[in-house]
Amino acid sequence: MSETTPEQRPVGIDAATAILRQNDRGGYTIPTDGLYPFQWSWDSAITGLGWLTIDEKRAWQEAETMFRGQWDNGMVPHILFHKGAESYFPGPDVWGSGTKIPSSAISQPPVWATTIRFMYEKCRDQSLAAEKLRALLPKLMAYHEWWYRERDPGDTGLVCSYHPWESGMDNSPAWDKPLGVVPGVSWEYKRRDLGHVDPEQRPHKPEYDRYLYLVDFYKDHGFDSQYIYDNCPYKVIDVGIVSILQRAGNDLIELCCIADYEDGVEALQAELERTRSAINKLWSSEHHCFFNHDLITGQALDEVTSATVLPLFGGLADKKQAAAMADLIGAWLDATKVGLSSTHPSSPRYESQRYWRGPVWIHINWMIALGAADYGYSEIAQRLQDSARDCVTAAGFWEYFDADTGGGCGGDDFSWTAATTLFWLSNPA
Ligand code: 9WN
Repeated sequence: MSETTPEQRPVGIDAATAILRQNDRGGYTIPTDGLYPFQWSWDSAITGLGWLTIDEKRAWQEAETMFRGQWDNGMVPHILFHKGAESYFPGPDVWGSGTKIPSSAISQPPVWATTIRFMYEKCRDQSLAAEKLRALLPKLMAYHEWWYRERDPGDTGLVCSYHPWESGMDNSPAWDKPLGVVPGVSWEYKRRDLGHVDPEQRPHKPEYDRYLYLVDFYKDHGFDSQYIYDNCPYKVIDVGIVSILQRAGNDLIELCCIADYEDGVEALQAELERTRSAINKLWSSEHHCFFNHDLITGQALDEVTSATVLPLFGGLADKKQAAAMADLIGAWLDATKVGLSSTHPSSPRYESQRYWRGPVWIHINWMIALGAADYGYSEIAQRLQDSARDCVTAAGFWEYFDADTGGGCGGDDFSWTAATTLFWLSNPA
């Protein structure tokens, strides 16, 4: 995309480009070799933004491949198992979806309409963009309809989530209480993640036992939405999902206007309005953020995590709430060495290296920066971007980063870190 010579290019562009090419499996990009050998939904959406800076056709293909795995009811699964691979557990046999492209049976933070809007607006080949957008719009609309229909049948305005994996922030301490009451499986299994990554950076066994119980639960009940809604032992309102769905919904409406597409727009507007009215129930004036919520116990999950400030990204905060969250983020950034940690460092459950219990994820910092900038907090947005850039420059393209040291953690040569570098870090805030 850029016309600079290699010597003039911002640090990391060539390396980030090489990572996307190396993780390309022909039409879809794996997050990293070995640890995650399939197509993950929100990874893929973010990765598409990186492809856009290198190869526009390839960027659109990333979305097309993902939506080929969309279920008949509109759900976009969190993993598509295009090909077999022994290096990941649980694989397609454990999920047992029975779909044409084998998949998991839950979704992931629905960031697709947002990334597709960026792709449409930044694509230099506008006739390609218009053609691809037209084909994707009904699928995006069906996906958003699925969230509201299946995950908020009572029209509360706040969709629910059935699995920590669905949040994309799997091991967040916010899920400790609701996951703690889920039984664990008693069957034996062999985890593959521990063969790729230091166990200090991954979830413990009791959590895995419970993750798998939930996977069995969906399968044993024939993926029956109503049954699962009524009986799933884990049911939370995830502020991250709600906020990402809200921004994506607004982006989808904008895309529909551009393409003169009317089907479902009015109903979607009503859903967005419902969420805007309902979100205040989650606000904590004491902690200056929006708390996740356990729908089984009816209690707030009072843990300050990066998800709890994502309503900035979703445009869901009022001015006073946004100001309070900007103050919170400013002080939070002062308290860690790099970036915005996934869990606030003052939490007794904070661990700087363990999965979603402290480390920094660059794409989450991007979302929070976008939200902060939307509300006029450009200094916060700039700090998030500078800190993310320093992190990647010093350590490389890791899955996530130790919030206390900036050291790389998890999988290396990671697609979303490379893509965020191409799309965000190599540009001004
Ligand atoms: C389970 C692929 C995915 C990310 C998630 C991240 C992690 C999987 C795992 O990896 O989850 O989906 O096995 O740990 O938590 O956000 O999409 O990068």
